[in-house]
Amino acid sequence: MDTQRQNDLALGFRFLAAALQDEPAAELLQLLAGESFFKGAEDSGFWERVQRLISFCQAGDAQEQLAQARYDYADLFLNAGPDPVFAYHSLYTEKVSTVQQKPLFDLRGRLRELDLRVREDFMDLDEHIAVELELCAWLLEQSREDDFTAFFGESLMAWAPQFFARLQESAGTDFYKGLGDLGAAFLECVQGSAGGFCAGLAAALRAAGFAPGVPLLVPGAKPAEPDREIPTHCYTCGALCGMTAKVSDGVMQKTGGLPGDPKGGGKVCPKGAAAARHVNSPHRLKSPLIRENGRFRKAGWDEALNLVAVKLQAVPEGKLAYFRGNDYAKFVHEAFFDALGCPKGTHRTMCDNSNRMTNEHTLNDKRPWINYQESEYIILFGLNELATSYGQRKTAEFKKALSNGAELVVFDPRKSETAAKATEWLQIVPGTDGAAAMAMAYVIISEDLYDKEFVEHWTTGFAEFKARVLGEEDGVPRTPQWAQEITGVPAEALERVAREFAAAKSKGAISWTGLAQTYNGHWSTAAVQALNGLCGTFDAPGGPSLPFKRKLGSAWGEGQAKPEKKAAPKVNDFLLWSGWSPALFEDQVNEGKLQAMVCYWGDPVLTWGNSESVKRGLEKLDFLVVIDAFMCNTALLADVVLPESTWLEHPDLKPDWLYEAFLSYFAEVVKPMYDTRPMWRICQGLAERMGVHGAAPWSSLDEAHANQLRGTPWTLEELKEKGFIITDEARYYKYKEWSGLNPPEGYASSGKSRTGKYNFVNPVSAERGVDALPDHKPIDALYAPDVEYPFIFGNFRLFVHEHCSTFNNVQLMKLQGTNSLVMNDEDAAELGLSSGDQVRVSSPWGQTEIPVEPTPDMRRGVLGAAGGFGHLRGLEGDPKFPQFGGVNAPGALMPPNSVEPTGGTPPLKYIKARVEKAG
Ligand SMILES: Nc1nc2c(c(=O)[nH]1)N[C@H]1C(S)=C(S)[C@@H](COP(=O)(O)OP(=O)(O)OC[C@H]3O[C@@H](n4cnc5c(=O)[nH]c(N)nc54)[C@H](O)[C@@H]3O)O[C@H]1N2
Ligand SMILES: Nc1nc2c(c(=O)[nH]1)N[C@H]1C(S)=C(S)[C@@H](COP(=O)(O)OP(=O)(O)OC[C@H]3O[C@@H](n4cnc5c(=O)[nH]c(N)nc54)[C@H](O)[C@@H]3O)O[C@H]1N2
Ligand code: SF4
Ligand SMILES: [Mo]
Repeated sequence: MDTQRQNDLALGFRFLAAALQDEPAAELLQLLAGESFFKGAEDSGFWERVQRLISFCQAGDAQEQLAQARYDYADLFLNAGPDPVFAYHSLYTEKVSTVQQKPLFDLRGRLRELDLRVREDFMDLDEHIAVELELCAWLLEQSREDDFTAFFGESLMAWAPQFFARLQESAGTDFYKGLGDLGAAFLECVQGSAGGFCAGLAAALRAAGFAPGVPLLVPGAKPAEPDREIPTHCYTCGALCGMTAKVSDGVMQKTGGLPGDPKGGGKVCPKGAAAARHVNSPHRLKSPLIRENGRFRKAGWDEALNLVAVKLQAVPEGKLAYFRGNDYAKFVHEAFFDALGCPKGTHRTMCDNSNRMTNEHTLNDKRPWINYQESEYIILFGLNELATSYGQRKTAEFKKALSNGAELVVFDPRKSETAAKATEWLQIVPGTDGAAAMAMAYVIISEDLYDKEFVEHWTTGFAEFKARVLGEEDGVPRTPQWAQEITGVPAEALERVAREFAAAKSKGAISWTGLAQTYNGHWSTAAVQALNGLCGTFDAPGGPSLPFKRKLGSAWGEGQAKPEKKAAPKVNDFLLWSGWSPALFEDQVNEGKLQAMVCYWGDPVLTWGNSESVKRGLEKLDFLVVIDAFMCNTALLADVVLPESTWLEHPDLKPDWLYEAFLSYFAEVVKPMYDTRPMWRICQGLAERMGVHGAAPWSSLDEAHANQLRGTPWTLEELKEKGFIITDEARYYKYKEWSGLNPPEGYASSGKSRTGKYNFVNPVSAERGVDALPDHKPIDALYAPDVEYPFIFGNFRLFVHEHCSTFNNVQLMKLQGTNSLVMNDEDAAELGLSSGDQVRVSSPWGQTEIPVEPTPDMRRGVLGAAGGFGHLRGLEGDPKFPQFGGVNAPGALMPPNSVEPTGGTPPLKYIKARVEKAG
């Protein structure tokens, strides 16, 4: 290659690298709009290939054109838009949609050989197109022609043509379409021997005075970091199983179980096993975004945090809501938003507050998980243990109990994964579990089968409960015959199961959201728990094990004063709980109770009920900040979007429990990627700007965690090394040691029994004038099925997904990438529907279209759909992945602003509906 061509090519590569490494710069547009560049292009005859680019830069107002190019940059490269273009090598040559695969390691190897490294302050991945383009320039400038030819041919040409073609296709402006044209033409020219285009481009660039700016590649190799296996925990779902993460040269590779950990039992589920694809998803948020003229543009952290701080300070006290979908390192953000006096909301209200208002008052905890190890008889009411299990060890023990011959009775309108393995699947009418459980209590009490010793010494309110069950209060004995009419479950089955349960040596009954997410779930949950109360199963082998966790010290050390908490208004007052239920959001905004919100790691549009209603509420806010790892549906409505590092990029320490009490450590497995920050640093940045002193006074979270462990026998070093520390061994009948159901001083659980015993009569209800006994409560006619809407719809969960959090994980999307409407096959036949037909499901409150899946595995009159789908961005929204994408059915069908009365939980599993063929 002659020197002239070498120089021309190098300049072309430098130009493309400069144009693509970050947002478009004003100088670049100026240069392209200038007379010299224009003339250069015309004179050398390559005008045609740069026409779109130059015309864009010359059109209209320069400021406006720059703004448009920047919005397009955010859409294309920062995942703000629906059709992103990925600037990373791995995405084009590897078979999986994941960044940082083999091409990254190849590139790093090559850079090391050349004694080069990528500049430390480059906030993007090493395998970025700009880096490879620049390396080509460097090799040419060093006259390493053979190296250049090899790298260009083997590496860059393997993907850059596809990259530029994508730009031409996906860009929203002629700026990026034009860069696509230019890039494609340039590569063609480099590849061929005809030098016309490259020479022309170089001449035009020289004429226009192009200067390449600070290089991305700097001298000095960066040695590879050693391979590591890091003990940590999984935060994909709330189960928090132990996990081992494998990291090579700072890149997350693989995850597996953590041997011996109490929660996972050394195993992770498919979601945990896919965690590397979470971190390395190409659809992640990478930089702060600010909304401007209805579009997003990239912002630096300073600009974004300054804006957020000013806007939050302008919100009248008590009207700024803080929602967090998750608990990760919650002591930091809780303290900060408490200091601002914010009404705080969490996923718990959306999830199972109705259930908690029973178990946390009648017992010591929201969910005393059954210790399946020795179970001989298990009854599950609307809990799909095999798909939604809180902990893989629990699942393994459950499976072991079944293979040892344990009886399993499942009440569920749907043949769930667990119902499919049951000795008996009882297809109950939704919203009627209370009647089934009361009828079983009737059999146990009237046939004198209950545990007299336990009832006498360890319970209160038995006489009242007995009177209710036998019908002494209202003349309606809760007999199996009575229940059969309501539940659709044969009286014979209820009787038999009740007797078998009472007779079994080790046993337990439990429920979850199948009950909690209906209008009467509070009382039905209480009825299920009463079966345990009657049979004295708490803390007995095979029964619900009473939780206890260690309490940790304050994260604020000596000389660090935690900011004071300002009282926040109670937004709602339900029968048994006061606080903020976001399920009533639109009303709250309309009533002026809330004016602005910070939403962290949650997606209200997908999870707060009726999506249109939630959106109306969000749009009426004065200011909305979303902090998330992905562009969720709620972020699309935000004024500012702050990109958080994923849970594998910042640490946490949690006291936990599953039979044993233990501490678990969540490691910083890899450094925060891109220009993301962990939440504690975001809070720190805001606190500094808003004068909230001491909100996050640490130099790292290690400091905070070490503070939390002060005065305990355990050190952070030991915890980091092992991943977990068992603080208290599992024991049966702990309540006998404790002389009551509540754990002793130094331990925590989520609830507390005021009497220290199991309460058949809920003491908090009794105090508040709410029916305090378990029962079946008929559902209000407004919500019950009728002639027009004869079906009951309920959402359910998939084993391979978590809420709406895993839909950018390609490994999990490949396992289940879409959803359908599950309905009984005879019901479908009556409506003339066959498998795969597109149907319209409607409720009085909305409608949606979805393919139907008729099956004998669903009770007649009941509809269901797997939840979590419906994202507008990411793999579901991206046209490059047409195979992925589903429907958020409850979001379309839910009554807006509707909750059950005790704890404000939205009835996601009880929506009346109608089905018909679409079109
Ligand atoms: N339609 C419908 N609504 C529901 C339910 C349902 O099944 N269907 N279930 C209800 C229940 S039980 C619950 S508990 C709630 C849960 O509701 P949420 O708490 O809102 O849901 P999550 O899926 O936990 O959080 C979703 C957000 O977390 C983000 N995210 C994922 N990983 C990370 C990460 O590593 N870091 C950060 N910062 N963000 C991340 C995702 O991008 C997503 O926007 O929803 C309730 N609402
Ligand atoms: N894989 C996975 N695991 C998870 C989650 C996840 O998203 N994915 N989310 C976690 C969270 S936050 C939660 S709250 C739990 C929820 O855990 P579960 O409550 O087990 O989850 P669901 O699948 O929503 O509901 C369980 C069953 O209730 C049935 N059902 C619906 N209506 C009724 C009814 O009226 N009566 C009865 N008896 N059954 C009914 C449904 O058909 C479904 O099979 O799962 C946790 N674990
Ligand atoms: S059940 Fe699966 S997703 Fe949940 S914590 Fe355990 S490994 Fe992670
Ligand atoms: Mo939940």
